Amino acid sequence: MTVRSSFVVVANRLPVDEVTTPEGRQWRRSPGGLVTALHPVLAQHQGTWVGWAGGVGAAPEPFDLEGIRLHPVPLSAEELERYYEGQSNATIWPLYHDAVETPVYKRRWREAYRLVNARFAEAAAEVAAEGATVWVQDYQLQLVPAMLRELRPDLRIGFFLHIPFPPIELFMQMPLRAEVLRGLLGADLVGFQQRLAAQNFVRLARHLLGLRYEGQMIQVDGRQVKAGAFPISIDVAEMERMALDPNVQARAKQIRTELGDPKTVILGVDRLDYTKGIELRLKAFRELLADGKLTVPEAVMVQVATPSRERVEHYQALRVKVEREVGRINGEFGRVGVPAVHYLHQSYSRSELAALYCAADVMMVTPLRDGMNLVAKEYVATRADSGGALVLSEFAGAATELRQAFLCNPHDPDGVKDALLRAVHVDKGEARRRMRIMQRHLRTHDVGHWARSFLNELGVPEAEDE
Ligand code: ADQ
Repeated sequence: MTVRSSFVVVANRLPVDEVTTPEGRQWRRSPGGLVTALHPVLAQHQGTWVGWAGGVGAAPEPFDLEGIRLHPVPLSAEELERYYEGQSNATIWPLYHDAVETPVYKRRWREAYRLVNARFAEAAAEVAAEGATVWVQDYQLQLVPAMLRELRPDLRIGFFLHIPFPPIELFMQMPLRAEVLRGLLGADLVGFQQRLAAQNFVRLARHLLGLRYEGQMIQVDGRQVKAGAFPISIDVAEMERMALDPNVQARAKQIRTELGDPKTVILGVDRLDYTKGIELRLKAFRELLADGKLTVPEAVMVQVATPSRERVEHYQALRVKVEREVGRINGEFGRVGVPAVHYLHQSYSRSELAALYCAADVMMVTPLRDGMNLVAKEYVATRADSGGALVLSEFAGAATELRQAFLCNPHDPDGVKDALLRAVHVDKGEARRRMRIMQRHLRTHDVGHWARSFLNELGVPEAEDE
């Protein structure tokens, strides 16, 4: 019998990983801000999370884990390729990120996207109790709000987009444009990372569908749809705790020793994605070495690039470019046993990441466009000693809040070099002052605050914190 919930989250991925233990295969809650933020609300309302469990073919039966009901949605290998890798990650992802790579449009990808979105909507309709609240997440599921409203007009529906929402001129390229816009307008509340994105959305509704709006309220078929900005954040307390953990501290020291005790450790941590500006960051470092403004081994760079979307062509090409640039820098400026760039194409545990953050004098976050960028916030939260400096792209959502970072325009190589040099040479007092202001902001604007503000606006009663 299907369990019905008064609060349902719908996301492409379920917040669990299947792991092999001595007792056999088991599900484990995956780390991540979204689960942490939503867990209290889900637990209080005996909530259900609808999503793909990873793996192709038949989906596992619904199951419970730590007070949450998990409802897997199946994907075939072909759907994974067309709906997820194709329409989501080779069409929508680049288009919504200022088309920094050329979006690819394919009819069969759009068809798969429609089909899979309908499947998610049906699953949500099945598990939602009468009058329930359903919160749909992100760009893979933009058709779900309208499909779900069609099936279940009694529901209260929220949607949150984790990535940027493009200006009208770009959005208009997309063959599926009207359907996507109508899909989103099926929600009662559509949340974005940035105020500008919410403005793009309401203007688009008028431009494309001739809808009227006042402020951020759009009139659709006699209903009101509200758009708004809800900048996402991280579990600040957990990050601060981790940074103070003696094991993490010891590991941070060890990392510096292993790097040869340089004066300046410059760090980058990203998914290996062309939106993150990894190449331009490497180039800025190379040029500073060539200009003699930085020298090895006094300054070294560590670039962690998490493997990501490896079957999508854009990503394969990026990996080649990044690895070529790393090779070039090390070839020109490294010595035996002393590379200029330490490049790690690997995934790390949360505590190893925290140790890397603690070990870094300068953190470089230089995306060409980013919805928010949690790495920037994680770095700030780990600097318990209030030292360290953050170089941050103006094109990351986080730049709206982290104003005391060394802000730069990633399209301007001299600007990036200048920001990096200023961060390297900032005096300790100034660095501390900047960090403290940003930390204060984050403490009151953590991921729990994000979830509560969205759900309050949607009209969901507040959940107690865990
Ligand atoms: P992402 O594009 O994935 O997120 P980001 O916000 O930086 O980008 O989040 C990445 C997360 O992965 C961070 O929590 C980071 O710690 C973790 N991570 C990175 N490298 C790792 C590694 N090698 N090993 C383990 N963990 C690693 C999308 C949008 C962003 C938006 C978020 C949340 O693109 O703009 O901030 O969603 O809404």
